[in-house]
Amino acid sequence: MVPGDTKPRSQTLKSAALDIGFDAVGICDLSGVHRNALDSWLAAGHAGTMGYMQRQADRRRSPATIVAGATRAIVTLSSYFQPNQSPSPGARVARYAWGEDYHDVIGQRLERLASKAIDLGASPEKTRAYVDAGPVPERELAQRAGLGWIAKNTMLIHPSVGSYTFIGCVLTDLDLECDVPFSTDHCGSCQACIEACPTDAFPENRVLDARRCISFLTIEYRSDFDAEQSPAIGDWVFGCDICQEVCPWNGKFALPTKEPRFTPRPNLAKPDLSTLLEQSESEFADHYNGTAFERTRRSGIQRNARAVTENINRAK
Ligand code: B12
Ligand code: SF4
Ligand code: SF4
Repeated sequence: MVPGDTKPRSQTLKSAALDIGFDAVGICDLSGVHRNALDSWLAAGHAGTMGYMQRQADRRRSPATIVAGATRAIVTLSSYFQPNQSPSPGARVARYAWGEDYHDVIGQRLERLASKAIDLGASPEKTRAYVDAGPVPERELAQRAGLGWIAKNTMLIHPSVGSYTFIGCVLTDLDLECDVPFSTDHCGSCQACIEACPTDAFPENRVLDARRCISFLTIEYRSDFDAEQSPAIGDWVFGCDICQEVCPWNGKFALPTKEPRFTPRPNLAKPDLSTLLEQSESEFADHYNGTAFERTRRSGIQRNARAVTENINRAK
């Protein structure tokens, strides 16, 4: 902790975050999360084969234990929304994966923000950047930092940015002023996402059973598909955006990305199924190293492409 006036320091950091390219930024403390929601989700088996969710549970419940000595999260949102372009029917890829790997793009932005915090007096050993990595409960920290509400589809929605965003955090020991948590729920009586999910993956509002979710099946699930899973993915080769596409907040307010590195690459936004099925290991590496496809590797993408091909042929 660096004593002093926290308000100007927090403002300086937030201005720096916007200059770096983040679309929104807020600050919160690292007190415990809604542990009942996490515990009952894990106990119900909704994490499926994501063993890391079980292994990281203790630290996810208590964010202050993630980086020893850290007391604040600087939480950022970065839009990846491309107006006028939708996933390509017949071989759909979720929007978040159309450009350069967000771990690299957002990770580099966060490193610059962490350096700024260190310039202002944060300890380098107690200041660390995270984007979709480690046990950081990113959505809940974003809600607490005033950046939006956790919606019925479980996404964090910012009222003037939408939900096509990456959340990135810098945990730090720098003494900063916290924002007011976002306390209103703007879903109201809407149920569009719950009704549109093709696999009925929401057993209740704000609870996602990952085992049924196309995003989980096509990205996180490592084995061959069984007779129920294979038709369930429809024409999604990687990820799924349906519960975000139907959301009126994205229809009205999704903020176009300003990030040139998220410019859609044709072989991601509009992939060709036979090319995916036929490519060698080295061709896959040439085309997809440095993109989100690396997580699933060639074997996972080809498993998905085989299932999509079968689903399309069956529908003819
Ligand atoms: C595991 C995971 C998945 C799993 C499970 C998703 C899920 N809904 O839990 C799968 C593989 C299915 C998945 C899919 C996707 N994911 Co994902 N995923 C994660 C990860 C690693 C952990 C999420 C988690 O903790 N789940 C466990 C459940 C219990 O947590 P939760 O639903 O968030 O609930 C917490 C809070 O909501 C809170 N809570 C519950 N009720 C209430 C009520 C109130 C009032 C409050 C304040 C809090 C609260 O309690 C819980 C504990 O903190 C995060 C990154 C991270 N480190 O956090 C990314 C993350 C959530 N994913 C992300 C993205 C982009 C996606 C996809 C859109 C990708 C795609 N297009 O295919 C889909 C969206 C599907 C969906 N509707 O959620 C983004 C979401 C950004 C955003 N704006 O919300 C994240 C934050 C990664 C990032 N850094 O940007 N994902
Ligand atoms: S990402 Fe797709 S499958 Fe998963 S919950 Fe949303 S609509 Fe359902
Ligand atoms: S579709 Fe409706 S219920 Fe679902 S997240 Fe958006 S506003 Fe909330």
